[in-house]
Amino acid sequence: YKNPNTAGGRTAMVHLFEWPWRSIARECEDFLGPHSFGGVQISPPHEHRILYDTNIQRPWYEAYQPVSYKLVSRRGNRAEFIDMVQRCNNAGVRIYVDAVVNHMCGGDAGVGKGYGDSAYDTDAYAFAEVPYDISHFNVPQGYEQCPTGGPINTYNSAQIVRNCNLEGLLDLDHSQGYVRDRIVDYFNDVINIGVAGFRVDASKHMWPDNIQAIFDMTDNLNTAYFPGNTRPFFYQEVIDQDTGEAVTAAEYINIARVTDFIYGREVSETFKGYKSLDSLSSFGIHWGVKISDETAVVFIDNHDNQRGHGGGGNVLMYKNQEDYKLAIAFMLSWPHGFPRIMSSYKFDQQWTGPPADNDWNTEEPTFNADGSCVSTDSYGWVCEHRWRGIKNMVEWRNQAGTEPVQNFWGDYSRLAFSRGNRAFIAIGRGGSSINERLQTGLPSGEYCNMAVVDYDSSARSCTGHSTVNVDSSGYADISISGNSGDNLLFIHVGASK
Ligand code: AAO
Repeated sequence: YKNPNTAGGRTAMVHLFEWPWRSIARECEDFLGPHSFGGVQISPPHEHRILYDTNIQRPWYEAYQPVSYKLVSRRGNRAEFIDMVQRCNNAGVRIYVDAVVNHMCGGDAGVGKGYGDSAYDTDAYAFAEVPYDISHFNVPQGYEQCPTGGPINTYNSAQIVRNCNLEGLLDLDHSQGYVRDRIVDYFNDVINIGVAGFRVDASKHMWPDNIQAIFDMTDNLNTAYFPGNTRPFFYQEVIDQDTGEAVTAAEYINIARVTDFIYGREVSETFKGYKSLDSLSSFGIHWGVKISDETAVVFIDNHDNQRGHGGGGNVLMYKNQEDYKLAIAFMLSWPHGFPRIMSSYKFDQQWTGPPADNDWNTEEPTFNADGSCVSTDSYGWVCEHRWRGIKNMVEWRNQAGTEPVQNFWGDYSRLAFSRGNRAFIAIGRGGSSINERLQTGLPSGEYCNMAVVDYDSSARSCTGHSTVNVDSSGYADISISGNSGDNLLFIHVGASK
């Protein structure tokens, strides 16, 4: 379950948070496929509760309150979902579903209908479309099952964390075959449509044995897009900041991949200047990061911690533009874990939903002539994945392949290294300049500095004037001014003149 099932050596994914399915389909064809992105984590596709009040309006987090497993949500209907999966796979880009199966909607929902008109009654624990009834939930089974009688009020007891309600969300009992079957039906439905894998939301709040049993009952991937007998990719959302809680990431690493929240915290703190950049030469499993290369999904920020949910708040994000770009570039350069790039929309309040018209129809992203997304200072899609320094580092990572880190050079605010003889990167933080003759590891040639220009493969030329000349012994003059965003330089063997 640890293989991301990407096509043709692609090595990174992007989370297109809250993007509608039709926009993702188009993005796969126009941008992600041509720029060699491996996959997209989509926001939850199942039917959810509709949340609205005049204060929070239509918050993004209604998506995390399932009402049924029908494929209808604010982001699109079943036909649009199928179309997206087909078009993305045809563009060489995989779809990973954000699966919310720990719980159904909040107990505060009462009686109502979800986005696809399915009825629920949370007082009766009734979800008509699935169907679930009161016998399928943990809390109604009494204090022996959930010792608090309702909420998760401590992270010091595994039983409370896993059998009580997270944020008031009605907690399913996954020890029951019936509950497992409904979840497996949902997983197999989207597997048969052609998805490549799943982010499993709130895995920390599910018992590892139950998760394993559910994964083991899933179908192999659709052979229209994948080789026979290919297992789905699973990555489990487990927040473990090494604070001594009862539930740890270590309990999940033998099942499938696990999200590593220490990675983003450590890289963010380093690029904020709390630690020296050259200390990153030993970055990885021995550095404080707990989850190994082949088991980790790594990221700098996610949709929770960039807005202070999920115990977040200290990580870099798009609002810290330059330091953030460098942190992402470092993540993509370093051979550890399967990286996820966050692609955000602008927000003022932590609950603010995606850009939308007056009827809450999500607006499609639109693009400037330079490929960036159209936005104002406070509103619109950010599209970090389209920033040149980020999009071209995705290709850099693919080109670096499995080559090791070599030729490491650095000091407090600067670093440079190569990945074998295939790719080279230099970073200067906080206005630091670099003017050094450094070993790049690369064959001699004139390479495009992909932090600043793009590569035109048909003309074998750079789209601007920034190039790096590597001599016959691998050395080159590396220069970064440190002024106005000139803080990154990277070259690879796929982009030379
Ligand atoms: C909303 C409302 C609620 C309402 C509910 C029902 O906000 O007031 O009761 O609806 O109507 C998202 C939103 C929630 C939202 C929910 C449903 O974030 O606000 O609730 O949708 O609409 C824990 C979980 C983790 C979870 C995270 C948010 O372990 O799985 O909380 N993330 C996922 C999704 C998230 C989603 C859900 C799960 C639910 O990514 O978007 O919620 O589907 C500690 C623990 C963590 C824990 C945090 C937060 O963290 O370790 O496990 O995350 O607390 O409570 C330091 C530590 C750090 C610690 C932190 C806080 O930083 O290092 O480890 O302190 O103590």
